[in-house]
Amino acid sequence: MTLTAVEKQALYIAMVRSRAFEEAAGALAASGDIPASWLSGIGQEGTLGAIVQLRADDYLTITHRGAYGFIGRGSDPRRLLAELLGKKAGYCKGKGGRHIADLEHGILGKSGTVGGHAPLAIGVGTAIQNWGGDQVVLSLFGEGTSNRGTTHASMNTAAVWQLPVVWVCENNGYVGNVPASVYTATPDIADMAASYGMPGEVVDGNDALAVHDAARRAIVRARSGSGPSLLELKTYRIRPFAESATDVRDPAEAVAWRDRDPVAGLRDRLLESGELTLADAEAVTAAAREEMAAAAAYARESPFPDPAAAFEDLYA
Ligand SMILES: Cc1ncc(C[n+]2csc(CCOP(=O)(O)OP(=O)(O)O)c2C)c(N)n1
Repeated sequence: MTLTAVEKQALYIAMVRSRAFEEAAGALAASGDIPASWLSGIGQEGTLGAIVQLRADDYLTITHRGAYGFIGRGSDPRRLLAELLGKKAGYCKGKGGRHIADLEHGILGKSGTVGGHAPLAIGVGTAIQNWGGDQVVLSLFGEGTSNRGTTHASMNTAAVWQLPVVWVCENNGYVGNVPASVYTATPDIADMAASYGMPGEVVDGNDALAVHDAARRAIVRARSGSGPSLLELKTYRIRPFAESATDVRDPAEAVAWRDRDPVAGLRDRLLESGELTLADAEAVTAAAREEMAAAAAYARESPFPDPAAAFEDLYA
């Protein structure tokens, strides 16, 4: 199915806003405003090709990296940045930090252990199936996380029970500074799908339109009750593992991947096809930067929670 010009523009705007958010979060990490470091998703915004087509009543489980999940779902950047700064106005009242949950937008909380969120997709998928709904759960994970037992058990369970889950592995090639070949036996995570009797597909993760296309097929399949799929988005993390971390990867790699920047790539294609003008592209970027600068100011000026609030929202 071909996207309309308006749909492509909306995808591009989401990618630009996500990039601008990342830049604002990176600056707040550099200035020390974010007490725990920020794990940038710059370079991985092609994943938005999958996220933007979720319905408002669908669900998303996310990883520790990047903001595109939130931006693509419509979360408020002011409340996201407030959360990162540990402020009361944040989505989790400042108690989550970068482990944010935004239940208003169907985004289930991040897990402190990588892969800890995969079983959440099973829980929600089972609930949807039992209630006879047609929502889907899109579950992101990194290629490092593909090795967790929770990830394997969840993929198997989703396939056995034919749950409406779309597994999306963002393969950025590294855990920290360690290349994937050191910790993963197969170069293609998508191959794991065969073990669980579901379709698996390798996709150029920096081509948001290709991601959109592959995700659409997987979402249609899940929504129609035909079960899960696994997409592997080949991509690259431009920033270090965390803003506070040392990057010892070969700098030539980042240079090569910058030439394949997902945001600039979509912009150039839309300019070429006449579906975007240069003036519009510049206006979108300027508006996004202005929006995120205002969100950063809001977060900085917001109050911290009352210390007594640490004892609220606890399970006893
Ligand atoms: C069970 C567990 N082991 C280790 C960690 C520490 N840790 C946090 S993020 C991360 C890297 C995960 O790599 P990947 O899934 O490829 O995601 P990426 O950081 O590349 O986006 C690790 C090892 C953790 N949080 N949980």
